[in-house]
Amino acid sequence: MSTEAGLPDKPRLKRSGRAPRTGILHLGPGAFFRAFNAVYTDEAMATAGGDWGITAVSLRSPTVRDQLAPQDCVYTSVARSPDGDRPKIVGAINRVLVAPEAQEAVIAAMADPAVRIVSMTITEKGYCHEPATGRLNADHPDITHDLAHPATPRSAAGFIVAALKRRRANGSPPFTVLSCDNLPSNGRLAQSVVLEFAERVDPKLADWISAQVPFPATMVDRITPATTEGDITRLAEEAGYCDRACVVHEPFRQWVIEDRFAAGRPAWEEAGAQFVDDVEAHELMKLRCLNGTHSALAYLGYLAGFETIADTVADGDFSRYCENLWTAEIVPTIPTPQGENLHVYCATLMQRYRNPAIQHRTWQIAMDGSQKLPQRILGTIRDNLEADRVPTGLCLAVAGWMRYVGGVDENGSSIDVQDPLADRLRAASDSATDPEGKVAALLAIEEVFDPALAADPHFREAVVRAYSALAERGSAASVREAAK
Ligand code: CS2
Repeated sequence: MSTEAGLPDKPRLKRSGRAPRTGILHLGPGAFFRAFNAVYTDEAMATAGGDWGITAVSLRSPTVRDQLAPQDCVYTSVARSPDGDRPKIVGAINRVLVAPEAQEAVIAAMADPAVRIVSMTITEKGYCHEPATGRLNADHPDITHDLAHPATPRSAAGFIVAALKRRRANGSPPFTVLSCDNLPSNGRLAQSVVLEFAERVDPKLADWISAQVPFPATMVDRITPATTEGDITRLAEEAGYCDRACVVHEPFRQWVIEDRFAAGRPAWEEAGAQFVDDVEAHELMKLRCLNGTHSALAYLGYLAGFETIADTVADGDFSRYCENLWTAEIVPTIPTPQGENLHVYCATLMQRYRNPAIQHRTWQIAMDGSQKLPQRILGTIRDNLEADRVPTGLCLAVAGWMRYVGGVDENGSSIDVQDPLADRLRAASDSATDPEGKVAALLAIEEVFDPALAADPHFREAVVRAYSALAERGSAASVREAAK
């Protein structure tokens, strides 16, 4: 048995039995996918059978392949709560390909008729779209590259279109494209970027995709922080083996899916997935109630010196601020999805945030804000303004993001801002010295702010006021004020 550096006497996790045959190809095998999609699929196969093994494809780095391959692609998914850990070994993945090393192998795998679903968790920026409009960003470097070099794509859209082109040429049936990212109408968004890309490759192919390929919408939910070395060591001590691909997450999970598949699907309902007609109502609820407050707490919590979400909401001002956001600004903008009670939903969210065993860093959630803000916060602000309400709490969150992307914290230390637009955001922030000028420069970034919203005087004024308060008194005092 092999051993790991740093964990000398622990054997490495290995598969017992045969790996399942492929039915799904998944793009983006990060921690969330391993804590979520692969677990549902594993449980569905265990209960109802079917060849739904997953070929996972990393679009960027070899890390996940290098962690999974030496352990036959099995790993541990650990549900962590204050009561302790519930580990579960997941065997649904049968191999991992690394796209930049093997574009042709990835396209060939996707073109294999055994693959009936191509699912993805590629994060917001993986869609190469304009967050404010939802359209393909044709100037995105990956898209211009893929249009010029269709045989060696980099983007998810480039791979999907290359594979569908080959299937059409081979007379094979299409696959279903299943977006599992936190984006509004994620099925329609995936469809529109794929079709816009295909249109530029071959309009006939775009027609075929439009007629043949379903893009069901999904709402996905399970809080899954990035795995740490401490998690790996703790699992090794508790379980007696070394698993470098383990994932740690909250016990809660919810998957809501629109039931439109071209060639079947796993019996995910056996694992608790809900198949409903109004997925978009569930998405809106989740994006605005959960992700919206997550981002608000991440920026303001980070600025106030909190390391995790649990630490942030352990502060009474921050938890009251969050509850005020739900009650006064978020819930009034959303319809209640069938089977949900928004009051209960938000109360449960606060319990989930408070889980002290989950170390979800504010810095991690703060990443890629330019891609997240529109659907998490700005749409809610717009709906409030249309109803003649100025949502000052959410405007404080926007100002918190603006302070954060300015790159300097309240002690004068620099912030490691991770965002595809980080340089532009920093330059906009640095282009003025006063709050009005900084806010105006950031509101002018059209990829993030719809010009109509940016021009709204009530919105501008509320953001400038919040920004000034943050600059003068800091985040903790501003949140205390908003929590009253
Ligand atoms: C978080 C989400 O990192 C983030 O931006 O808001 O990943 C969140 O934890 C998940 O959507 C929960 O399902």
